[in-house]
Amino acid sequence: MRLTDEQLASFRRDGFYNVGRVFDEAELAEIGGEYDRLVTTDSQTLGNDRDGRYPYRAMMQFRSPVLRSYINHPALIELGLQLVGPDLRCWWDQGINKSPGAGSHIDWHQDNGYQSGSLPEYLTFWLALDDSDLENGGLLVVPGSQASGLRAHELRGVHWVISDIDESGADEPGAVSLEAKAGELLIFSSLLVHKTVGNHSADRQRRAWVIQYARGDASNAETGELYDNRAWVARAGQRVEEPWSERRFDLAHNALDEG
Ligand SMILES: O=C(O)CCC(=O)C(=O)O
Repeated sequence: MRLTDEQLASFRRDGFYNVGRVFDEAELAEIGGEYDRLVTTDSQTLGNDRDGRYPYRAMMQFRSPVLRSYINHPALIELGLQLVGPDLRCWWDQGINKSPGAGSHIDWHQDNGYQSGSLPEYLTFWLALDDSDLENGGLLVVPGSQASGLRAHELRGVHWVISDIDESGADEPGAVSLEAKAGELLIFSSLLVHKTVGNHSADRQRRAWVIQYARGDASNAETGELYDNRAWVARAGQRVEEPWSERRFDLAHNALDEG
């Protein structure tokens, strides 16, 4: 699918857009099944003991051939080609299940804040596998914040967070709730300022599969590293049938992942 001119203008202005459903019921059931197998408390948890922990799993594309087959799904690639450019690598993916009662939040950040050096702006897909809102750990975003570029981040625990936002819970001026229904796909700029709140519901899990795409020539302006360990999913405007990379991705030495 491609965004219309109006949708594109909205995305460029706000830094996010809810594109609705791009997967059918059978695909969502297949993704959900693999997700539930992989994103468990036996994998890794995020959050803290006081507020409640929840399951997390990084780079599921390397843990499940089924999920890997979705990272070059035609619907995602068409959007990636439209929004990022003709050469695309899958930069990162992760499963985050804010389970009921897990009150820990993920503080204000921009996804680019997780990289040392400077990686060009990239594209985040946030696939809601359950309805998501502010009761069950959903997203708060600051519309238009991507236009001001990358803010300074600092590492708190395993998360990179915007340094000059205090953690008192006060929300950024202009922040709005970005809700999604199960099966809907949100897209946002890697420079969009956002956070997710804790899940304060009694029985509503909030599963999301986050998949990110960067330009094929993305390199780190500070370190010079070429990200050729990220899988090609499109080249010269064409979807790649079998994602591949020049260099192996090392699961054991990557942020947020304990191997
Ligand atoms: O889904 C979440 O709870 C956090 C998502 C997020 O902030 C991110 O992927 O950058």
